[in-house]
Amino acid sequence: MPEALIVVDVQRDFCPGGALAVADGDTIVPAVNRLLATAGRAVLTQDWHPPDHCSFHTSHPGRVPFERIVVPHGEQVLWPVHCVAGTDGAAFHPALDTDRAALVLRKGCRRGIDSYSAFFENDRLTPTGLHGYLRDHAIDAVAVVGLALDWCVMHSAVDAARLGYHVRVVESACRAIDHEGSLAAARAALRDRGVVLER
Ligand code: VGL
Ligand code: ZN
Repeated sequence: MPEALIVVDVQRDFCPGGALAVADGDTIVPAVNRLLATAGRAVLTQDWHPPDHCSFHTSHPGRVPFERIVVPHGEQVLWPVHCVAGTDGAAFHPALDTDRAALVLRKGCRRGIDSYSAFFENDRLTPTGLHGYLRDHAIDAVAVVGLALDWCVMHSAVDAARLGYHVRVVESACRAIDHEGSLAAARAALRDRGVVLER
């Protein structure tokens, strides 16, 4: 069962001191690097937004971070400005062993729609191209790690399972935002989809 490692959004803005810091987000880097060292094929994703992205609270006057709004394809959480394309905050954590990756996939690049999942934009329909890439390399299993467990890792793993991959999430190489019960909900969604949760 050829497996790919998908490393989700291990970027400065999701680490302590960053714009959308995940508690202890930086502490996963050694564990991620160990997985990268033995992975057959590794893909890194990078959250990569234009400065006026629709997911930023600043793009909606009067709104505050973590408020939810309704958009044509569903609900959108409004985030602090983060991972603006080309900025230091959007860069990978400096200790991440990016040399090991075969592919760097940027997501959330279009102003009008967010992309939590590495496979689909948030309309759940528009592909990022990752499924095609993995299919071309005869990959049928994925291990998903990174930031944040309860957002982009969860959505990526759920979509991978939906697409028919065997999916495991290595929790020791993830950290969560854990806003209003989101971590417990994410674990339930992952188990529901048959994703294997590993320590
Ligand atoms: C993420 C919120 C907004 C993530 C990205 O990588 O989990 N979360 N953009
Ligand atoms: Zn984002």
